[in-house]
Amino acid sequence: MTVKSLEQQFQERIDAGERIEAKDWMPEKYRKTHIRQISQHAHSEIVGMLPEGNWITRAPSLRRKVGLLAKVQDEAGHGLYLYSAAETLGISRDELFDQLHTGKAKYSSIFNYPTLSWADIGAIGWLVDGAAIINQVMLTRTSYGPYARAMVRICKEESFHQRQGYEIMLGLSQGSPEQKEMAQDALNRFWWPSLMMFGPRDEESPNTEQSVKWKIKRKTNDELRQEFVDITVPQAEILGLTIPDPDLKWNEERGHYDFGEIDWDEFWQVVKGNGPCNKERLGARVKAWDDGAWVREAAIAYSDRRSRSQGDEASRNQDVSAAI
Ligand code: BYC
Repeated sequence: MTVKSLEQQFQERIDAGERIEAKDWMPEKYRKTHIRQISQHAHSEIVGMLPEGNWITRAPSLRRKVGLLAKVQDEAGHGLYLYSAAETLGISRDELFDQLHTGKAKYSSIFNYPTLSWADIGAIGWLVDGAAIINQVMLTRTSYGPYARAMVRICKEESFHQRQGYEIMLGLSQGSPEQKEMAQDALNRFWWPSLMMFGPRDEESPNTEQSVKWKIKRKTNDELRQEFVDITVPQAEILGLTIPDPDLKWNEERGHYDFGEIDWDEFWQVVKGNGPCNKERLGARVKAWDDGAWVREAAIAYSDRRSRSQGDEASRNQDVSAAI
């Protein structure tokens, strides 16, 4: 069978809506695209813990602290499911971490912005998790089985995350004038970076066309971004906050909101490592990895000892059965 006919059969399976599993034949580019996207996603979850983790000790009440702790812990879990899904494609976890720590692998641009006030935690839950859900609900139907299945549970947890953020924003926007101002300031700073999370415009996106063909993506970056704007504008109205975009207006004809131009120079600067917190975020991850070396070594030594003693026990049992 020629490689070309394997590729044709693969595309037919995709077109018929079949899921691709780890042991199935797949084009090398499909495998590589998934490793890139799933690992970028996993790294985003892990790096995404940093800006929020920064506020755990300063949450304004025990209830808020418990909620934020649970959310950050969920994100660690999401990272782990996603690293496991990436490993099914034949890459090791060590390689994935190495790619992150050496700056070879990307993670979401949004986590390179600072969290300056408690309201930022509300804005992240509301906007960043809100944007993530729109992207990830689509990914529950992505063509690669292990990724799609990981997304189902992640989406359920993201929905709790989005609500805890919106609830924080609701409390602040109904609070004192200073609290409302804090909420508005957080919205002003997180609105545009949240729109950037969906990636470059479709015509500037080198991966979209092939990814849509392979049903890795079911919708394009611009389609998802529009969905996010349409869902979020009425939520801002309920909060009584103003979206920082003078060009935002309902377009009756299109049945969607029109919105202003994203600062794409800023987006690419952040993606290339020159955002406000890129160095700090990567530095914190590398330090955590180095500081945790002794824990990994101890865990490996423990696991080796256990498998040796289980091996000894198995051979003792064998001797006993042979003697009987
Ligand atoms: N930031 O051809 P394109 C979360 C890169 S975490 C950085 O459109 P693609 C959460 C892109 O990788 C949310 N880089 O790419 C966690 C590509 O790079 P290459 C994370 C970006 O892959 C904690 C290049 O630009 N979600 O929910 O077809 C707390 C060209 O782009 C970004 C995911 O990762 C960006 N924003 O589409 C709270 C979802 N955008 O080719 C919340 C999974 C693009 O040079 N990922 N790039 O290596 C995806 O759905 C897709 O990868 C994207 C991009 C839509 C992001």
